[in-house]
Amino acid sequence: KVWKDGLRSLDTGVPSITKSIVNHVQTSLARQAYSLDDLGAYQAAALSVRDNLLINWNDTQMHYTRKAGKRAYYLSLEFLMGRALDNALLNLGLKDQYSTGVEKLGFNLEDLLAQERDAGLGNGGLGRLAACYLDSSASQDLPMWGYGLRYKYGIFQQLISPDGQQLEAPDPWLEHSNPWELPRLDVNYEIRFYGYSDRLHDGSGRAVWQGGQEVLAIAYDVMIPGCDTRNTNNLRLWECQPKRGFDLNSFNAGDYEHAVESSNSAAAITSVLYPNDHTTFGKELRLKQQYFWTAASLADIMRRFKNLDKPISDSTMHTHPTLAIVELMRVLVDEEDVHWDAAWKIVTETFFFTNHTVLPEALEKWPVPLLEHLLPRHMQIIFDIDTFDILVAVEKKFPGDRERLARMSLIEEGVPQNVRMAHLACIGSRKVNGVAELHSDLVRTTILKDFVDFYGISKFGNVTNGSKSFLCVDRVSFTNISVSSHSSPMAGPGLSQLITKTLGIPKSTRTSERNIIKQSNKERLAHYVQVTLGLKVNTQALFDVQIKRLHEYKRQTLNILGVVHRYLTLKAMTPAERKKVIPRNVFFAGKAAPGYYVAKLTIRLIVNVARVINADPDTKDYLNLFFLPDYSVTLAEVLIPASDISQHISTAGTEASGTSNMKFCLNGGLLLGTVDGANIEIAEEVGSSNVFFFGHLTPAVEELRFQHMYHPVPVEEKSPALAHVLNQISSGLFGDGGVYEPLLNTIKQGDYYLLTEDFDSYLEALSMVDEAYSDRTEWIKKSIMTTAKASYLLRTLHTPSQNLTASHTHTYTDG
Ligand code: DL6
Repeated sequence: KVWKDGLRSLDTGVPSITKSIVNHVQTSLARQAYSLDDLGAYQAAALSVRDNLLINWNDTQMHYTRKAGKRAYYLSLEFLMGRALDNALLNLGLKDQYSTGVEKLGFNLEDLLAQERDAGLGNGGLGRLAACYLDSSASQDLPMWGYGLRYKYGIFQQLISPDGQQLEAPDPWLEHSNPWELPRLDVNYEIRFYGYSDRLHDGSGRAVWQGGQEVLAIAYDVMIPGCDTRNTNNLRLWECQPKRGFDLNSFNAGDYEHAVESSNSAAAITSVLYPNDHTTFGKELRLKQQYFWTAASLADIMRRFKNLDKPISDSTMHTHPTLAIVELMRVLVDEEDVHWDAAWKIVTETFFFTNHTVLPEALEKWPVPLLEHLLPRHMQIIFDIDTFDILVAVEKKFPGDRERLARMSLIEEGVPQNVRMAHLACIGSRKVNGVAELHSDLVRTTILKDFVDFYGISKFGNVTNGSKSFLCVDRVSFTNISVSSHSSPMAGPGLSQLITKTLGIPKSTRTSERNIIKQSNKERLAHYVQVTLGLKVNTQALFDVQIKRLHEYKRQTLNILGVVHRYLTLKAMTPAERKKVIPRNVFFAGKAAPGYYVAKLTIRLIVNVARVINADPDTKDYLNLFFLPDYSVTLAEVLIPASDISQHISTAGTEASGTSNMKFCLNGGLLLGTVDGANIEIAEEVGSSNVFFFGHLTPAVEELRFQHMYHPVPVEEKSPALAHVLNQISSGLFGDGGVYEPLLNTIKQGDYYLLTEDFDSYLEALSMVDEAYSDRTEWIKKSIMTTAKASYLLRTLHTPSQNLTASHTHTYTDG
């Protein structure tokens, strides 16, 4: 931390802050202070905060350049950053000053914060994790940069039609300009597509790649401030622009459309984030995005390396940037004249591969003809790696084992042939890890088993998301309610402040303060629901939350069928019986991929069930259901702190880790979940008596699927309760039952995600939650233990900084 001595800093007194804001209003925005609206005031405040960040950012970068030490780069196609202003203010410790400053100018800070558009450059957990790693490494004084794409349109805006259908609208998040980004027009690289590649046949393995289309990658930098440190890292996002504005010849010949074609096709590359999580291959534009981004990032890293003249960097990544392995080979062999074997050694010591899923539909494969057409030189390199760096070595180790060769090859036979990107990522990386113990085990024993046999187990580790070895604490974890907030109906301190002061206060005070905080967080969510859906929420009820991408494996369907079961049970009760029931509010939020029909039907079912049960006079005091549209990081900041129980109920073995599970725990929300992903390690940490587990375990899943496929048993026999629920839906209790048949058929036929198998034990777990919640003192104890034990992990944040050294030491991957 020596470098921080002697750092310059701006005067952060309130008068200087107001002066700086007014200055930005007049100069940067060219507006008059007296006619300023909230949006303008937000922009000016953001620019003023940015001035502080810039000083830290410049000094940080200069320090790392001088020190010329090793750096880490996090390559991700997704960075789900959310809003920046509040985060920057908290990390700089300037929130109070800015709150007072803007108040003096006649504004309210909470209202200004609400003006900011989320940077929604990601789909879900994977993108949010990338954002957390950036925040976390900045806070731990680690020299890590992120590299991603500057999508013009982020994750789509979700609208829900009156009959429950998801509609999508674009997310033009840059519409009002983005005060947080710094265009670096001078940092640009030429990136080639298509063309032809001629091997030199001189024994060097080199080739010359030319022709085709060239585009420009332009850098935009986003500053990433650490918390309680001046260390400020960088997220570099690439925008694609045409190399030449437009084709003058076509223009002069009167063909305007053709003249602008190249400009349009270049702009398309960074125009939109693909909204499918877990699948997107076969699409040429997506492959273009992947190459454009990896090539630009590597060119940038190489340039920095050459300037530093010192050992360089490690990159860590999912399969999306696997082309970086091939691109680094190309640059070293073709452009830097490095011998193939030496180049391969450098490459395989540079990359670290984090696998984020074992779902077969998500394991990237690219058709050989597409790769050959778009990146001819890269396809040659892939064939060469396959032959010389895999097949020959495998044959040597396992002579004559043809099947093994076929399984391990980079090329999957078929029409067309495909390139298996996970294999390439594995063999081209120094280490491979999954994101929770169970998931890493599955990586080792299923998708990469042959590679474990080949390399030995030591290459394959585990780095559980958000815990122990490299902490990723999400600011979502601790959302404060500002005392001066207009938009919040309640005022009170946040949980983080309570924890900070907790050690000094008596136990009874702690408990009651915790209750006040949880209650005020519930009130805030209730206010949000009132404003967005126009519905009243009983804040004395238990708050049950499931928020994540809509996907069959995450089983929102199981949850909504459980809600219907509860409703039917309530309906069958006498009023006196109902009075004994714990009132429950069930909240859902999440987006479905636009083309994912079954997931969209689940949303439709939730919305229509909500309409019926919220209006039923018999039950509405005991059960209410809400689907909150357009889930985002900002909405998560409202939902997570308000939950009593949250659901993480994927079929065992399908959710690699999950990340919201840990955030709920830090906020004193208990988990209801399957024995899957990080749920398992969380339970080890917070105590299994504080987690409500249910369902079959991973080893049983395959066999059960087999039975459902080949020896199906009717739902009535497996679970009469579920059969009753399905019948009620089909018979039109929640509107035209026929609409839901395709969704219900996924359960009745094949039941790949095993809802029939887990439904009864799910109901039992829900009853246990009710029972536990009825003893409020015990529940609060559980809640406090959960926060305390989960927060134990926070200590990692304040361990001495683990600077990366010039040697290949990786404290963070090896724990
Ligand atoms: O590792 C972050 C996150 C995990 O928490 C989720 O369990 C996992 O589903 C998600 N994986 C992906 C894979 N995407 N693709 N392609 O999003 O990663």
